[in-house]
Order: sequence, then structure tokens, then C-alpha cells
Amino acid sequence: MKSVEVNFDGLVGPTHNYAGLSEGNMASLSNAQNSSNPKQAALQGLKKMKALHDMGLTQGVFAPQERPDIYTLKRLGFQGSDAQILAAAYKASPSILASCCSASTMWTANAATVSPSADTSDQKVHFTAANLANKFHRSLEPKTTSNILQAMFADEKYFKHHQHLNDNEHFGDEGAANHTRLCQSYGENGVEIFTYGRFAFNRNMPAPIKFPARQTFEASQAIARLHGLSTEKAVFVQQNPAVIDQGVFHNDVIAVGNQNVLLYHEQAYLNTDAFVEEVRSKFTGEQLHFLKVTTEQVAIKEAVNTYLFNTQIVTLNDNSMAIIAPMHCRENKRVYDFLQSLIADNNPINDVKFFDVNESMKNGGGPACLRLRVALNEAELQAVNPACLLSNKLYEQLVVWVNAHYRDKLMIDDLRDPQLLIESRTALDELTEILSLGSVYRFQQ
Ligand code: SUG
Repeated sequence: MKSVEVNFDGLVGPTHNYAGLSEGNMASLSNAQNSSNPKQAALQGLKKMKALHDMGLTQGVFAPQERPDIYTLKRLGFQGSDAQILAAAYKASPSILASCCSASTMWTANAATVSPSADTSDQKVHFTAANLANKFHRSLEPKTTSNILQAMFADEKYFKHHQHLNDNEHFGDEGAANHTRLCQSYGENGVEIFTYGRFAFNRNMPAPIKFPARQTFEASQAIARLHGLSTEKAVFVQQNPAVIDQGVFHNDVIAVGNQNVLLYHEQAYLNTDAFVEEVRSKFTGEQLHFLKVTTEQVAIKEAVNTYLFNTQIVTLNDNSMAIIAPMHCRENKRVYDFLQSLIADNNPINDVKFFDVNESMKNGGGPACLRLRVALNEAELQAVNPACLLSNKLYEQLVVWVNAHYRDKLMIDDLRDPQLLIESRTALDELTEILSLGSVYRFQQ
């Protein structure tokens, strides 16, 4: 049975803004308080989805969440009408209000960890929504993320959903951003690589000093257990704490894999040689390509600024691979030259395509952050909610929907505008119809 990898891209929500909420994420901090353009952000994301669809890939759409999150504001003691709650929260702390308005669910690489059926003990596709416990604004995501995942992958014959790990930093889990799967072809048993930033229960182990390590070893192990992965096929590797302290807040900012290719920076991991050896020994298949990028070729700072590694490597229908990169990689000569040499070299990557996802990049989200990968065989693909798979018609519909509902300018001050809440709910209500999701949002229940 033929298997494919489907990218489910996060549709940017109507409250997309720059609030400087993510310590350790350079772009988020440096663009704090800038004005955002939610309409453009959503259209940029849709354009990337459409381009991948046009390249012959199967492309999915992952719905955004309800923001402002009035329920969280109520839980924090703000009372009265919706308008009063928004005003009181803004008065108490614009940052608390901004956290409850963040459109951060667009980065669906952080939505969940997914293990394809070829890897799991019960041969189902397993999903665990990430708890995102390290950042308050992101910790608001997992419950609704699960609702949406279940609305997209409903058939219990094929799909298994787990509750997100306990909401505590000991089990801090950032989903697929710290998870890479290497395999000969998507339908074959693969090696699942879990990258963590620190140990929660052992203070003697290495850890970053300046910025937080969001993912713990214990969380990664829990996910592998829940998904029924064989120890023969799972690899746990620590991220180099020194690069976390330079702004590499997720592993997908410094490494990217696809099938039998791993593109990684030489400073990405601790004990790289042992890691490479372990992957080699656990991988079944023909040739593995470890494409190492040295500091001399691309410095960590350049990798963080251009998001060279937050690219998508995709397999096209002729089995060649292409790399989907942000514009920043075209604008930086060294990175651009590196990419040209990469596609000219003897490895499966033969093409590079650049995309403008700048509205997302300004919050530290490149092309790879915007997508959740789900490898599916034919029967599983048939069982996916078809309304969430991109077609020309769905693309046109979503463009019309964005143009009808989204603003083209948003400042932190605007987040207390009760009209924005109404606009956002109206838009999402319509979206659940378009994507046939049912009542996944609290305001609909
Ligand atoms: O969690 N930015 C996100 C970016 C996530 C990128 N994802 C991956 N690398 N997979 C984060 O730091 C910024 C929000 C703000 O500051 O307004 C933010 O949440």
C-alpha cells in the first residue's frame, strides 16, 4: 500500500500579533509591539499550502483556535461581560491579555507528536497533543488542539489520540518540533528521533543557562511509551544546550529530516557521533544521508536569523526531494550559496523553493513550524476528514473567508476591542462549516 506524508499547515488566526511572549525565541522578542497584518499572514500561509498542493503533494489545513480566550481570562478572575473582561485584563496586564489572544496555534509543528502506523505496536496512527507547558500563551492550546485532531482523524480503526502530558514543565512537550522520523519510504518502519533540551529529574545533567529548554527527556520518553514505539527504533538525543542559549528554542530550528535524509548543523546535538551511530544502527533501508552543515559554512546566528533548518524537505512524485525555504534564506548570500551547493551535490535534494512567510517569521515561525507532518497509508488517508484536505476549491474558499473576516493591521492595544472577539468567533464559526469540524470551540458548545 502506498503511503504519503501529508503536511497539515496551521491556518493563521484573526488575532495574529507580535507580543514578545517567547523568551529564548529571538524573533518574537525583537518584534515585540510591532504592528501585525493578520490578513497577510493568513494569505501567506495559504499561498505556501497551495504551492505545495500544486507540486503534487497532499496538503492539509489545520484550523486556528478561538482567541481571545475568554475562558482563561475568567479563570484568572476577570469578570463581567466579554467587553468588561477584555478591558479589565488589559488594565491589569497587557501581556496577560496578549497571551490570551496569541495566534500561536498557527505553528502546528508544535501541535502534537505523531507516530505513523508503521512504527506503532497496534499499527494505528498515534497522536499526542503537546502541552507546551513552558510558555503560558502556548499552554492554552492542547485541549482544543486535541478536539481539532479528533475532528480530522476521527476513525478509531486507524487513529489513536492520547491526552496531552501533565501540564507541568517536568513533562514539557513541544510536539513534532523536537521529533524527526527517518525511514526508507513513508510506509516502512522508521526511526523516530526525540530531541530534548534537559532532564527534569536530574539536575546534574547539562542544561542551558540563559534560555529555557522547553522539552524534557522524560516527556520524550513518555510520548514514545504512549505511542507503543519499539526501543529498537526510538532514539533520544539531547540538544546542545549552548545552541538553545543562542536562540535555538526547538530542534527544528537547527535540524530537519525527511525519509533517509537528515540535514543538521554540526552544533545541533550533544554527542553527535554517538547519535549518528545509533541512528545508523537502528535504520533499516538503503542509504542514509547525514548532511552536516559546519559552523564555517553557516554560523549558528545565521541559522537562527535565516531559518535555514526550519525548512521543509519534501518528496515529490518523481521521488526527488525539494527544500521549502523562507525568503530570508534567499536574501543571505552565504545561506543562499549553501543551498545552491546542497541541491547541486550528490544527495536526494534537487531543488529549492523560497516562500514569503514573513508575518510568521517575525514571531519565530518558519515554513517547518507552520506544518504538522502525518504519514498515512491509502486506507488511513481515505479515513481523514476530506474537508481538511486542500483542493483548488478549498483554497479559493479560504482566501475569500480570510478577506471577509481578517483585519490588515493589529496592535496590542486593539486586542481589548470587543469587536475583535466578535469578528474572530464569527470567522471561526464559519470555518468549522467549511472544514466540517463540528463544534470544536468552546463558544460553540
Ligand atoms: O513557540 N512564537 C512561537 C514560534 C514557534 C515556532 N515553532 C517551531 N519552531 N516549531 C514560539 O515561540 C511568539 C508569540 C509572540 O511573541 O507574540 C511565539 O509564540
